[in-house]
Amino acid sequence: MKLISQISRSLSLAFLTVVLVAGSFFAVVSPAAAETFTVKMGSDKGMLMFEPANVTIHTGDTVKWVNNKLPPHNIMFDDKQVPNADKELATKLSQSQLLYSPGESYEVTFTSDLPVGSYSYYCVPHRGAGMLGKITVES
Ligand SMILES: [Cu+2]
Repeated sequence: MKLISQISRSLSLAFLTVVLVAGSFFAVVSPAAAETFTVKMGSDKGMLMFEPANVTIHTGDTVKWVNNKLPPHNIMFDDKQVPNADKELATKLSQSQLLYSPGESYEVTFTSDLPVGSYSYYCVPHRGAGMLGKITVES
């Protein structure tokens, strides 16, 4: 009798462990639905543009800009064309330093503390050539 209760106790403990492990697995996996979107700086055909120029993402996603053609490039968020025209936010997200090496990259994760909306940016040396981009963040 004592043996049976011991067995059932250790079985329920094992069951509980499985539930807890499985539960924490799902808790870890579901936010990992966040995606990373790659934007090339300079198109494959050698045009001065961000490719793709318009990207729609969800809160928690990351945008990764990768130096591709015709560097140097940078990523300057337009303080008049980010949510609430928040100059501080625009500065915080920008990569003002020029990226010279092919493959060099810069990432921004649009965390949930950032407002949803559209974020326009440009490359300082090539703004006049039309090197502009926009990230639209949805909840
Ligand atoms: Cu550029």
